[in-house]
Amino acid sequence: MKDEKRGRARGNAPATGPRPGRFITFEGGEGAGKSTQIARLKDRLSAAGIEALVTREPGGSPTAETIRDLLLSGKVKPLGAEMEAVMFAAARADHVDETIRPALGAGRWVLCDRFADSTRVYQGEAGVDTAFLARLEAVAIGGYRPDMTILIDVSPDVGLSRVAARSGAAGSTADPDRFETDTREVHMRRRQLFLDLAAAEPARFVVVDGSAQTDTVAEEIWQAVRARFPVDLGHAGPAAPDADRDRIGG
Ligand code: T5A
Repeated sequence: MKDEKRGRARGNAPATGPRPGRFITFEGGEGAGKSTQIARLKDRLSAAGIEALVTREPGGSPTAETIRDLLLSGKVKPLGAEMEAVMFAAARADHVDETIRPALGAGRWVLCDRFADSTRVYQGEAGVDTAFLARLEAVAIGGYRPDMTILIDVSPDVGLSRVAARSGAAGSTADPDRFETDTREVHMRRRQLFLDLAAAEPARFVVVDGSAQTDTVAEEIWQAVRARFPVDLGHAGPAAPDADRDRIGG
């Protein structure tokens, strides 16, 4: 039944009907600031009259959140990187079916914290065959490719120190997840792979320097989004004032 639904529904958004929503994904290494900047962009869009749906991967639907718990706990690490890739793809397929496709079909904007590029980078770096990953991606996402991908680039030293500071903050119960505990060299290779993806698809990607202050990064992203979607946002008026906000979410 699910497969029938997928087979019928997958493909590019229809040319007729309500104006299709915009699908923006955020990518980058651990602690790059993706969650922080998604919250900032959501606020900017809201001030422009667009109520965006915020979602994340792995996760974003009840079944995918269950798979997330398995993946990030490390419980399925013994299955190997290839089978982890299969599980990320299964979570993504459900996320697309249950959350992303309905929202875009209703004309909503979707802001997604990680998507298929994370599999290309993380599971690709772990040695999973590129052609196998491409087949998994095609099955999982169908035609639901991002309209825009914002790569927040920071050195692993910066990103991991932020994650460590957050874990060490008073009241925090967060332990490092299965992927945060990889070696510095692995994080360095992932950073380069993200940059390679961005260089290969300049029409989709925007790369921003995530080591800058939160407000600076937010402004750069907002200007990039406005430039990418001038019909939707070109007459949105001045940017929402947010200088007095240190951070939202994260
Ligand atoms: N994964 C995921 C795969 O292997 N394959 C896949 O296909 C997918 C989808 C997900 C893990 O799964 C892997 C990748 C990941 O390892 P997660 O918990 O969702 O795990 O991990 P992340 O997405 O990396 O989430 P993080 O919270 O670690 O990073 P963010 O969202 O990039 O960072 P954020 O915004 O939470 O900020 C981190 C800290 O830095 C501060 C924030 O306040 C926060 O404390 N901060 C800044 N500080 C100074 N200056 C700035 N500009 C700052 N921006 C944020």
